Amino acid sequence: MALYLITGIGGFIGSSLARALLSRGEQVRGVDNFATGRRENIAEILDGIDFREADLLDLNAMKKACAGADYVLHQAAIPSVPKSVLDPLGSNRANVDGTVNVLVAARDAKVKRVVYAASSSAYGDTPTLPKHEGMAPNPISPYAVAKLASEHYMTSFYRCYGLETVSLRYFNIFGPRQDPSSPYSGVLAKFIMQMLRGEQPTIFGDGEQSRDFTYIDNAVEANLLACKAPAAQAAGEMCNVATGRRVTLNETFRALQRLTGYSGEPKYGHERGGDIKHSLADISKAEARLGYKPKVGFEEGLQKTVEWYRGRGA
Ligand code: UD2
Repeated sequence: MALYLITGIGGFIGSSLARALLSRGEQVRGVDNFATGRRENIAEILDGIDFREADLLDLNAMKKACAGADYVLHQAAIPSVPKSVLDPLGSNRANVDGTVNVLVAARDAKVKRVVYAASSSAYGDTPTLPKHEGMAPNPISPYAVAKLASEHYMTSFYRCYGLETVSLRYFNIFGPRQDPSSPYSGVLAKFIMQMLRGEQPTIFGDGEQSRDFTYIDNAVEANLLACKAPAAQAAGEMCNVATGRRVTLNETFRALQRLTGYSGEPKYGHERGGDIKHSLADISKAEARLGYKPKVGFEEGLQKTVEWYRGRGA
């Protein structure tokens, strides 16, 4: 049994990781400041975890949180492209300064490995598809820059201090517990909630932008594999975590119409600043280095997600 520290445990991905680890009999410690995480995401598991309400920017709290931990799954962030465009300083503080604090604390506590929630936004709007890790990054939004900077910090801590790190470039993770209620929420959580309520969703742009939407179970699996993959293959590396398939927002809207029963049409609005047009991953590096294979495809994931929100009374 190992002790895992999850930063951002109140978030959608952090709380999903906590559940998966608990079901495998692992020990879980978590920190969150509830800037974007939610208490209800961990309410049911609170008794089974060592939870500490703390901010990433509090180095002392991060040192205490890392003490005795075997692995750190660093998920805490302010995860939004448009929010970072409005508030680049806030994005940088949480997503870069916060990460460096976690790394310093993890290094000093001699944890075995840090796995980091990096982002596909690092690739930016380069025309080449699919995106592979050998490509030069080309971030557009402050969020993308911050996520990429933190990835470099991960590798730097491996090179300079021997702290093993793995960065997972998440491609639009979705699933149950993703917060649908903020204007900065991920598009699938937002659309599912709106369509179940009979509200008209707005597509920013012409809807022909595409994403490699990835169901949460695949991201959870990638984290668990990243902790255990041999250091010679994984330490200091970054890998795409995705499905290797892309769908447009228009196609996604049609699929959601079928699943939610929403019969209206979407509204089309202005394109969103900082957005990229197409995103699709090459997942061969994660396959080779981590033994990763996506287990749940887009349609199945979408169905499970709609069912979850429906079960919550949307
Ligand atoms: C980026 C990253 C993703 C993750 C995420 C964290 C890319 C390709 N992906 O997601 O991996 O790090 O940031 O926030 O950079 N949209 C609408 N209507 C809405 C909301 C969104 O049309 O009400 C559009 C939006 O303009 C975009 C697409 O849906 O074209 C996806 O937006 P999103 O905010 O769900 O995720 P994205 O791609 O910015």
